[in-house]
Amino acid sequence: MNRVENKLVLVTGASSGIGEACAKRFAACGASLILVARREERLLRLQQVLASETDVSVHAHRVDVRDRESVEGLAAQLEKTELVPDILVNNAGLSRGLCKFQEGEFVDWDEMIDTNVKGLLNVSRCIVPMMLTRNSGHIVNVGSIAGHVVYPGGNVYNATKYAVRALTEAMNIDLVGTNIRVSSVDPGATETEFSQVRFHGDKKRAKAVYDGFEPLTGDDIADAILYVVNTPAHVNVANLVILPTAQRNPYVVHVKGGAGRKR
Ligand code: NDP
Ligand code: 8X3
Repeated sequence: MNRVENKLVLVTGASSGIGEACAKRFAACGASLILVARREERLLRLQQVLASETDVSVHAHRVDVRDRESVEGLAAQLEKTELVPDILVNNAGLSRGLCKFQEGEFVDWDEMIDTNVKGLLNVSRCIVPMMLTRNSGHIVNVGSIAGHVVYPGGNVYNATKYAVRALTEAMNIDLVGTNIRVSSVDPGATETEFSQVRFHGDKKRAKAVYDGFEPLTGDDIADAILYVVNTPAHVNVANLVILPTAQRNPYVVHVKGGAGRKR
């Protein structure tokens, strides 16, 4: 059964990877979209592709989720035009660097905390009241296996994803008695632009992260998110952890040739 047809879905971080895959999956199911990211040209390209392949309406907004005023501006615009999202996918996020805590760069830490934690808070704080006025909605936070198990060099990224897990739980508790559901989908290694961003554009190092095993794809995660939001209204999947078969936790990965996973 398709319960997302004719729904309005807001996806943050829709210009790449998991967010872009979500946009394509939701559009194929007949859901309209509000796409958010900083790289507007990519959003516009995706909007064009979806317009040529589907009948759904697609709105693209260049918004930096770290910029509270910009997020508030988007929410005000949506409210004014009566575009209240039925589903919010809090996906925008990133990792910067992979080194010992004592060698970490403040600038990387700020970017991760501001995006993964404060960005998710900014968007949720603006959209949830709109959902509350209708007493319906579903929020899906994209967490990570990194929010369940800490790995060497993951320190601050791990902390941000532990925070996402705590916030999913907190939102669920605070929204008890309403029809608004909150879920988190927590992936393991997924080949997107994630590692390129983590390693500040070093494509060779990023590629090596996925050497010797089959990682997940953005489509795998989009399928999981679709499953979560397509459940009946009385069902709330609180947390869904999804890993490649070759990966059993962040650092237990079966790599062909046995060289070990290079992060
Ligand atoms: P990508 O780098 O491919 O995509 C990240 C997306 O987030 C981009 O669309 C980017 O858009 C957007 N984004 C980043 N910063 C901001 C910002 N300040 N404001 C708005 N949008 C922003 O990586 P993934 O698709 O893999 O990452 C998506 C989510 O999945 C993240 O939260 C990540 O932590 C999580 N995740 C990823 C895993 C993986 O192995 N890939 C595993 C577990 C979780 P733009 O740059 O245009 O703003
Ligand atoms: C991304 C997955 O294990 O590289 O959140 O941190 S991992």
